[in-house]
Amino acid sequence: MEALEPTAALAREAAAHLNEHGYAILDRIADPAIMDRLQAEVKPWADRAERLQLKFFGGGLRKVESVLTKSRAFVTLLAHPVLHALNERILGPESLLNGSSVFILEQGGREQTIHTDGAIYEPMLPRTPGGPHFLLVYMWAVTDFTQENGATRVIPGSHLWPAGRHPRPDDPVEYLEMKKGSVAVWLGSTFHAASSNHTPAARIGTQMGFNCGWLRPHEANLLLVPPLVARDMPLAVQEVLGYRAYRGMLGCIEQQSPGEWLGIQASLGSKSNQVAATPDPFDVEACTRDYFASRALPIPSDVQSELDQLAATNAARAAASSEDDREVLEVVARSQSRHLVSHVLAGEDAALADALRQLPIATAETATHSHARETR
Ligand SMILES: O=C(O)CCC(=O)C(=O)O
Ligand SMILES: [Fe+2]
Repeated sequence: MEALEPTAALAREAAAHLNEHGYAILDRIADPAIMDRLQAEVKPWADRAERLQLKFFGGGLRKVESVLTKSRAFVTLLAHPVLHALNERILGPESLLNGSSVFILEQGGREQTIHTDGAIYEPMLPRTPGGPHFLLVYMWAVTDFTQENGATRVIPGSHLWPAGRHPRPDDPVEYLEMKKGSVAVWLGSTFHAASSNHTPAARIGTQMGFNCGWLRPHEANLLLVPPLVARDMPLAVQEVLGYRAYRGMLGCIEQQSPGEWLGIQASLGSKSNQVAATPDPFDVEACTRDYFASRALPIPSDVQSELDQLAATNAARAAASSEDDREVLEVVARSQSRHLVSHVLAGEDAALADALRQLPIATAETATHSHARETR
């Protein structure tokens, strides 16, 4: 079996568990101190949040939403590389943040009604048991989660149920017990709910969902986090907020990703023609591959993801049977190539960043004339 870097290995393991059971737990992948910070940062809002009145919530839940704008600790969790690697395995590349919330569960309610989170996309996207998946939801343990204090419970295997199969009282459930700093994750199609807290201390979890990059998220994250704020956030976070155009095509400003257009991300191209005046996508792919292969270094999971997307488009472009198809794929390849470069410039491989900076700038004009490159 191929050796994977730890992030990729963890994501692969979690994806296998998710696909089989509909949920997974990543044990203590965050420092418990981050959870304390998060709790302190959201306290002003948590103190004012009232118990949710709708019967659905069970009576014991209070909720803070748009936590992205209320807690830097949340942003730190949102940048965790394992999430992005796992999102990619389940949702495909370029997923978007669906929403950000904190659930405070207190003594005194009944259990929440069992439901699927994917229901927000029904009936437009009917249930697709076993995939493709559109939504993936993470719940981080800000305090320990136990059966006694109301840990989220899931019905294992329910992600495979066909449309119309509803939960029954005798369906076996699993309580997602976990230590502070761990994160549970379930599919949009998995039946689950908050349980009931039988202890005097609140059970606190912070939730972040992700949806496919071509689907509209629950919260309007681009309005919540304007460019001057997003500028100081990690690249992976900017991207899941929507500062990246999906496949370079959806959510653009003047043919570019919003982050590129706004100039809040490092790039190699000149501002005046960032779309065309960048290195040839074939060169970017080759240079990146050579760098890691010649040093026998593992490829960071985010760079690997960018490289896979670019390689697929480059291969399709090289194999395209018409000049028209090649030109269309060039647009996608250049966008993906710029995103790969952004990830390298934001990362730690300074030597690779230098190598990419040395690549000749091929304008769209010269690239079209160098047929040798395109048929490589
Ligand atoms: O707080 C929990 O354990 C789960 C809450 C939940 O699933 C929801 O409100 O959608
Ligand atoms: Fe839910």
